[in-house]
Amino acid sequence: RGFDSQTYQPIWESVDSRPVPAWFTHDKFGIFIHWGVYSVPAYAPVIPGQLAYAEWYWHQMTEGRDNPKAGALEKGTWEFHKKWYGADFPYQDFAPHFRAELYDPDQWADILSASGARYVALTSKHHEGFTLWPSKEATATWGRPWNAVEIGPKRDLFGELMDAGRKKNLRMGCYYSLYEWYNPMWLYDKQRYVREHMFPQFKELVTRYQPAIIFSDGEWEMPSSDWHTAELMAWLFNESPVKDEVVINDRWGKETRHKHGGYWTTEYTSGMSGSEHPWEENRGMGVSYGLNRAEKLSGHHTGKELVLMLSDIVSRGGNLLLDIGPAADGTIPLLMEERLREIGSWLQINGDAIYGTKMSKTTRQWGTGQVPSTHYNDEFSGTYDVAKLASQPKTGEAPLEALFTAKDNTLYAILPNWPGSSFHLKDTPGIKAAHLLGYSEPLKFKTTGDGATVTLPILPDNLLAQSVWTLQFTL
Ligand code: FUL
Repeated sequence: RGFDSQTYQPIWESVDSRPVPAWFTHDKFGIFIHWGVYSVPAYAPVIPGQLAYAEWYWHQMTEGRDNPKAGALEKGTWEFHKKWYGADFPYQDFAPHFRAELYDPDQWADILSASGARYVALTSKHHEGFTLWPSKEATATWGRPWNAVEIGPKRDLFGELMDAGRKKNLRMGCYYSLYEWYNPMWLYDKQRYVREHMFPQFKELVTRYQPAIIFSDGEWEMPSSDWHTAELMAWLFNESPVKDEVVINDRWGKETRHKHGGYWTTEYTSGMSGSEHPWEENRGMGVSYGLNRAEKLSGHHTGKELVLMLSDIVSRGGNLLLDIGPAADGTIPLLMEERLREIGSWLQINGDAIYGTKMSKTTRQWGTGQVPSTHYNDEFSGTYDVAKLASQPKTGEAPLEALFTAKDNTLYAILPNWPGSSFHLKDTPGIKAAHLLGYSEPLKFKTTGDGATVTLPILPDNLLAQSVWTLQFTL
């Protein structure tokens, strides 16, 4: 490889030929963090059955302002803003109230690592344009202090988490929005914005912090030829300090999702099924990424649901990037911390069924009855009723007995309900051994014509607190 700097040409055909680094499909589970000026109002109206992204506050209040045609989300945000901050209060004035006074990056890193996640993507900059690191371009193009070192926290929030996370052996990376709703340069000259703002800012972010993962976003405003992102990616893969390990997503222009870049992204869906290409579902525990103070406890997934969500996605070959929204004061909401720790304790015992596994040929086993059709849909096609996966079925409905993941000669059956004294594995004749993860004795089993029946022990103390269990079959 004597011509390293020419390895990738600035066209998708060439850039796409770079394989997604193997660590990504191995690690399976990452934490997404949305934190910015929007964490100050931290609000979106809660509307049943609807996503409500609180990190869109600025956009929503702007669209809802004196606009009878606006939707409920926009109207509700504007009404809230008017009532509590005043119609004359500009969004930018939230920045001095973003103080992060209780921010302890080492404590965050503890929590992140306790979740069992192996990688992290923190918002370096969302659509509001405010950067969590001292980007001089942010302040220059906005004509006002617009980064966390110059206003608000007066700290390099981004860099501090990168360091703290790396000390805990997490792969640290960023979310980066290509576009900024109201950046003056963006509004009057998009090509100039790309060349004079976005390019240098992106390169500085990469060079300075060396992210292991780049979750790009805000790409839908222009085709990738206008973003010049194939060119930017050729730089990333040929010349940047992260060229060997960096993982990128597929949001680089309005035509690129599920076509170009690195792994495919899905957002608030059940993800994909049968895709050989690496993919990742990203979502929060409720229906927002940024903290929404109006969300109710009941609007959050339970620990059991999140464990099953991760397992279900992994069984279909995907990764989960689970989002948390810290508060403006720098604290991680206790509910989110608790959920992360719950997933982490489960992974402590059951991690072999997740990390380093592959999509198994069969992803699910159902009991007798009618198999519900709403359990997963392909990308962009609507609901993902993970609560249903976790619950006992209604009469006449088939219960979900197991989700499968696989590794070499091992099959893992992840059980959403404790089957009682035995479990029957279908469609897998000739197994050699059976184990329950977290239980040292091998399990007794009888092979049957179509599979095997395993005798289960009384649940031991260390597994009683779990609500999802894993059987490991040696093939
Ligand atoms: C979306 C953004 O608009 C959301 O605010 C969020 O960042 C999500 C991950 O990507 O497209």
